[in-house]
Amino acid sequence: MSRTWAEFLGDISTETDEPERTGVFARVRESLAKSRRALADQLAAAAFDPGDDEAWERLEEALIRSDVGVPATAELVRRLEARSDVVRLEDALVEEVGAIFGGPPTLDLSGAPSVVLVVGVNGTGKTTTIGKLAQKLREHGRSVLVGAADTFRAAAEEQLEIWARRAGADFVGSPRGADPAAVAFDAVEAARARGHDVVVVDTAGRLHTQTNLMAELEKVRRVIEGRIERAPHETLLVIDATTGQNGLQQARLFGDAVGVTGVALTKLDGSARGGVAIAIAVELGLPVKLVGVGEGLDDLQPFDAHDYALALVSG
Ligand SMILES: Nc1nc2c(ncn2[C@@H]2O[C@H](COP(=O)(O)OP(=O)(O)O)[C@@H](O)[C@H]2O)c(=O)[nH]1
Ligand SMILES: [Mg+2]
Repeated sequence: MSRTWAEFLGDISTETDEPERTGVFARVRESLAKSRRALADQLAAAAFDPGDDEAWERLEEALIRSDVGVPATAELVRRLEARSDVVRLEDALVEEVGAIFGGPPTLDLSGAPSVVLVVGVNGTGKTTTIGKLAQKLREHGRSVLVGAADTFRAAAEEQLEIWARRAGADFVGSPRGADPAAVAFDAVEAARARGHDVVVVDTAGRLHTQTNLMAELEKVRRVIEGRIERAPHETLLVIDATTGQNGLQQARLFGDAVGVTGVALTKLDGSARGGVAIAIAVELGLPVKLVGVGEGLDDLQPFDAHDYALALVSG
């Protein structure tokens, strides 16, 4: 059973069913085909013999090739070795991957308004993810305002406004080159004045130097913290799954600077070796909350560990 938006967003009424879910899951499966092939070949090659050192080595190699990374691979192998009940390696892997992710993620929408700050490197999919998330929030009864605090990139504001309009969300823009913290301030104030439930703040992903970018994001965060209690309620880091282990480095950097609460892993529909989600969970202890599976308005899903693990390891 996949995780529904109603559960993810904490809807009181969970009557809404989402029939398109199966289709989206199929796409995740398809997209993880590369990882899956490497792993599935290994898993299906022969009955896994826990007494065979080479079988363990092949499994480790397949996991590392799927971008799971060395520490997370070691963790998975340690967990598998500790089990005496492994009949099918594939099933055990799905269970252990699920256990690594822990309980299902939710989005903290307890504020009035709730503030969701979205950060990440340029081109990872921040603006697109915000558009899709705004759409889902609207579908589930929340009024939404999006704020364009990426004042660095040309056309960033326009792109966000188009997404906002499509989703039926309110919008606070900015002149190019404006102070992003001032835009964040205006967005939060407008959301409060207009009685919106959620304000989602877009940010820049590239400046002249990394130090500048981190300083700017820290300032945006401070301004938000000062306006609403416990805000930002979520700070989502958007990571492009196709960049593999690079994503891990980005998570460290942004995590140190702005205190990330969760990851949105995008472009899983591409040639992604989506194992990086496991690396992020093991090495940084960060939950993956959302996955992007395409460029369309409906191509965003709450992360479901079991579905993900199945898609990753099963042929
Ligand atoms: N295939 C695919 N493309 C995506 C996804 N998310 C974003 N993109 C594309 O990635 C590109 C950069 O996205 P954008 O939102 O502008 O990134 P930003 O610079 O982080 O704001 C755009 O062409 C998007 O359509 C996804 O989940 N799948
Ligand atoms: Mg953008």
